[in-house]
Amino acid sequence: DFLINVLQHPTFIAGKCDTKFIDDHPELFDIAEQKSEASNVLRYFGNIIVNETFGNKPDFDEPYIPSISVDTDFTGTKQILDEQGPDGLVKWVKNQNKLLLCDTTFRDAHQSIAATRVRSRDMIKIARETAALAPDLFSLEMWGGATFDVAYRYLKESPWRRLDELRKRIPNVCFQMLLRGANAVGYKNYPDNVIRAFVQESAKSGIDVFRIFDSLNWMDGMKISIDEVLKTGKIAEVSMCYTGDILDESRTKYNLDYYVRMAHEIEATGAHILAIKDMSGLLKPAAAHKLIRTLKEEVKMPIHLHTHDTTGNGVATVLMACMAGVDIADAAFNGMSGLTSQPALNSIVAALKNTPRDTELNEDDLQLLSDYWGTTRQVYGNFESEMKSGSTEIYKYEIPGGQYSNLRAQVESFGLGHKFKEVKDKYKEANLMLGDIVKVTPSSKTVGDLAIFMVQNGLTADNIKTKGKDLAYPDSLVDFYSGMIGQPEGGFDPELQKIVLKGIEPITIRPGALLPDEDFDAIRKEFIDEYDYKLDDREVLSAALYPKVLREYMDFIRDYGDFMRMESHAFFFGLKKGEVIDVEISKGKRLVIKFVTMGAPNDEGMVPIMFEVDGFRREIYIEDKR
Ligand code: 3PY
Ligand code: ZN
Repeated sequence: DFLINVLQHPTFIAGKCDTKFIDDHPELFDIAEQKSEASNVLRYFGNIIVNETFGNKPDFDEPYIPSISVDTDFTGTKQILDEQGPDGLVKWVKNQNKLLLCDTTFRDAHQSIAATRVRSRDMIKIARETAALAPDLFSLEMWGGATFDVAYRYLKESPWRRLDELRKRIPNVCFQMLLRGANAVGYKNYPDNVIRAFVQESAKSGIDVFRIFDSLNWMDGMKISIDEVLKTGKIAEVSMCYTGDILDESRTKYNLDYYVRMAHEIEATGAHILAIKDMSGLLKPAAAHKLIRTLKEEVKMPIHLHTHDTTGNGVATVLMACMAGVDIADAAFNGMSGLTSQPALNSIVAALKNTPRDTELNEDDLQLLSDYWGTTRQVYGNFESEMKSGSTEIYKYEIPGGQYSNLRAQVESFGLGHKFKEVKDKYKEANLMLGDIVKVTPSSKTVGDLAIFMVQNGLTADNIKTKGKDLAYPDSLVDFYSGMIGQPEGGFDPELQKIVLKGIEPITIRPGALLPDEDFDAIRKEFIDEYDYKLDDREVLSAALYPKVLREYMDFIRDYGDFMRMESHAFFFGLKKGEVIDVEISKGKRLVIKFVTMGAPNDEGMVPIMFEVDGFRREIYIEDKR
C-alpha cells in the first residue's frame, strides 16, 4: 500500500523523488489511518444501501449557484451594529421607511416544513451568494430553536461549526437566533449559569440578534436571558407570543390590552426590539393591523413580526402589518416558504415595489436564491408533511406550525392515525382544560401530549376529574403543573394540578433559581475519561444542554467520521449502483467512491458489497437488519 501511495504521488511521477521527498511527506505513511477512514465511509454507505435504500436512489437536480462579482461590497446591518452598537442599529431601523425583512430559510423555514433537516453543507454552498444578493436584509435567522439539537441528533454535525462557517461567508447581514428563554435551545429549564454561558458563547460565535421568548409569556422565564444578552452588546429582541384572536371580542383572555400590557413589561426590561411571535399563524391580517397600529403608539421599540403561513394568510398578515407601520417582518425565500413555514419573501418584496415601503431588495437577485432553495429542497422531500395547501382550521386548533406538521406522525406512532381528527379536537379541548395557555415549545408539547393521552384513555373535560383521577400523566403534564416550565397567565386549575401531581409540591418561582449551577469542569472530566477528548467552552455547553445527544454524536464521529462536507444526497441516500461520488472526508482530503455491486446475504446474514475507492476495489460485508 505504501508503495502504491508513493508511486501515485505527482512528485514521484515527475521523477523528482529522493529521500527528502519521503521526509517531507509523512502522510504517505498514514496508510492504516487512510484505510480505516475509507472503511468507515464505506460502512456508512453500505448500511444505507443494505438496510434503507437497497441501492434505489431518486435523481435530484443539481441546484444552480449564482456567480457573484469579485468586487461585491459586503456591507449591511452587521456593520451598523458593530460600529454603532445596539442603540445605533435601533436608531437606524427607526429611520427607515422601507419594510425590513428577516429571512428565516436557514432556521424556522426548514424547521417548520422539513423537520429541521437542512444540513450546513446546503447553507454553506449559498452563503456567500446570499450575502451578496440580499445585502439589504435586516437579518438572517439561522440558528437556535430546534436546529441546535437536530444538527447533532440527526445530521451528525456541530451547530457551532455551522455558525462559524456561515459567519465566515456572510460578513454583512446580522445573524439572528431563537432562544427559548430559560430553556435555551432545549425543552426544559436549565440552571442560570448554563443560560448565561450559552448566551455569551453564542454572541462570541457570531449571533447578533437574540430573539427571546417564554412558552407561557411569563416575563420571569426570560429574565436571565434578557439580562445576559444586554451585557453582550448585541440586540435583545424580546417576544410576546401571540395566541387567541384579538378581533373576537368574546375572547377576553388574550385581548389587545393583554398584549399592550406585555409590550410595556418588555420595554421596561431594556429590550431593544419587540417581537410579535405568531408561532401558529393565528394573527389574522386585520388583527395584525390593529395590534401593530396600537403598539406603535404605546411603545418606542421597533417591532419585528414573526408569523407562519399555515392558514394561507401569511403574506396578507405581513402586508397589513406593514401598512400599520411594523418595522421588520420575517419571511422565507419563496423556494422554502408557505404552508407551515414563513410567508413568501420574494412575493412580499414584489408586492411592495414602487410603494412607500419598498424593501429595496433586488427581485432578480432574490429569484436566484429562491431557485437555489427550490431545487435543494428536493433532497429533503421525505421530511415534509403531506400538507399540500393552507388550512384555516389552524385558527380553531391553535397548533404551532412545527407541531402541526409533526403531529400526524406522532399520532401515528401511537397507533392512532385513524383518530387524527379526534386528536386535533382534543388539542383544543386540552388547551382549554389547561386554562387556555400560550402554545409554543415546550408548552405546546404539554397540550399535544394531553390531547393524545385523552384519546388513548377516553378522557374529556367533564370526566377527567373522576375517570382520570388515578392515571399516571405524561411527564410534560407533570412538568407543567409543577411549575417547571413557568407560570401561566391566570394560574393553574388547583383540582387538575392535584390530580396530575399526586403529591408533588409545585413551585411558583423561576425553576432556574432552584436548580444548582452546572459544574462545567466535572462535565469536561467525564468526557476526558470517556472519550480521551477535552471539550472546548462551546462543546461543554452542548454537553450541559444535551448530554446524551452529544455522546451519540461523538460516537458517530468516532465510528464513521465527520460527514459535514458530504453532499446531502449521499448523506441521506448513499449511492446507487454504478454511481461514482467524490467525498470530502476532511478539509482537502477526498475519496472517489463507486458503488459497483451488491450480493445476496450469506448464511450469517451479511451482505457483500463491492465498492471502488480511488480506483481500487474494496469488498465489505454489512449486516442485513431488515
Ligand atoms: C422553537 O421553539 O423552536 C420555535 O420555533 C417556536 O416557535
Ligand atoms: Zn416560528
